[in-house]
Amino acid sequence: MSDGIEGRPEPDDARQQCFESRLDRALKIEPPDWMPDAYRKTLTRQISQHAHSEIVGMLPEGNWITRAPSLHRKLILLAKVQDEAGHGLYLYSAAESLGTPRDELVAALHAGKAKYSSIFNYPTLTWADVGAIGWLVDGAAIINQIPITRCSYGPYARAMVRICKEESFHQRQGFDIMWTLAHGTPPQRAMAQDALDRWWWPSVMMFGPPDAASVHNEQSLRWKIKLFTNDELRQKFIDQTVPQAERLRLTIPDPQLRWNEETQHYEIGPVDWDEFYRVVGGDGPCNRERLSARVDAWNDGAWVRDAAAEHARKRAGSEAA
Ligand code: BYC
Repeated sequence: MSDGIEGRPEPDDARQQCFESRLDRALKIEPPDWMPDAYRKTLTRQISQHAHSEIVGMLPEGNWITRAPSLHRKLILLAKVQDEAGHGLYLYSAAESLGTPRDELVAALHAGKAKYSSIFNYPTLTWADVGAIGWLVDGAAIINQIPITRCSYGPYARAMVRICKEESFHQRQGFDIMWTLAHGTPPQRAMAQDALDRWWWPSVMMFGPPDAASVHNEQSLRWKIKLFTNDELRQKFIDQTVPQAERLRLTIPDPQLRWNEETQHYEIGPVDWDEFYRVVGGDGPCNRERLSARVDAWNDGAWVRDAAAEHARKRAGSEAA
């Protein structure tokens, strides 16, 4: 409402100005601060999708816990998968700080309304896939997530600091598996190459649609939710990963891949964006399996949530008495 004094900002304008000035000065927006509804909505969407990705991301690798090739590898994989669960929990908490309860966020996932990363709709057919996920998928996740430690929303930025530290360990363990296989017997080498062949393009797609087709890039950059565009991060991933594949003496499955001396970047062949949209739209190789595994896990865990809620209720009652 205007107070009628010319030139004096209305309260909403003043709050908007304060919000924008915080962004300009690289100050964090915290949960009690005023924020535009659209900023809250975009953050809730991105953080909850990120949380869902961490939780769904446990499934492809969890598939190999009982079949890891040694006790040592099994311990490492168990720790990694548990880390992903922890990441999901930090991120659900960060999303809840924007006002939407966790049950609602999870219900949207289970109803197929909320997205999660396309990458987790591909199957893990061999042990080498565990290596490829750590090396490529966690490698891509780090490149995407390190800038988020500097994003404008405080709880998201802080959650990402610890997550990135853990992702670095994940990336190294994946590279270590690939290194061992690549230096192993001919069938082990072939297994590593096959995993790279299947995970390369889905990893390139993880960064989202090309900038020209990205719906949210521009606004999210303005709000400092994203600090780089999808294509910028994708290029960083390619430039970082191609030399690593060379170290492994594995071949990136892209005959058009080439180093551009002028730009000092690698160039890749065309990405199959039809495949990306198909997978994001629910029709990837494992979409149905992943969603039904999550719904079953949620239903199976109902007694734990009920018991915890009952305990909290009784405790609150005894404290009030
Ligand atoms: N999969 O306008 P755009 C991990 C959707 S790592 C599915 O560019 P935005 C992990 C997008 O949501 C993986 N959907 O969107 C690693 C939007 O649809 P809606 C998770 C995708 O948000 C190892 C539409 O396409 N990481 O968790 O500005 C082990 C248009 O896209 C994808 C994060 O979530 C995709 N790949 O940019 C375990 C990081 N890409 O919502 C776990 C945080 C795009 O309008 N998120 N879409 O219906 C981000 O950085 C950004 O959300 C994205 C997309 C770069 C992913």
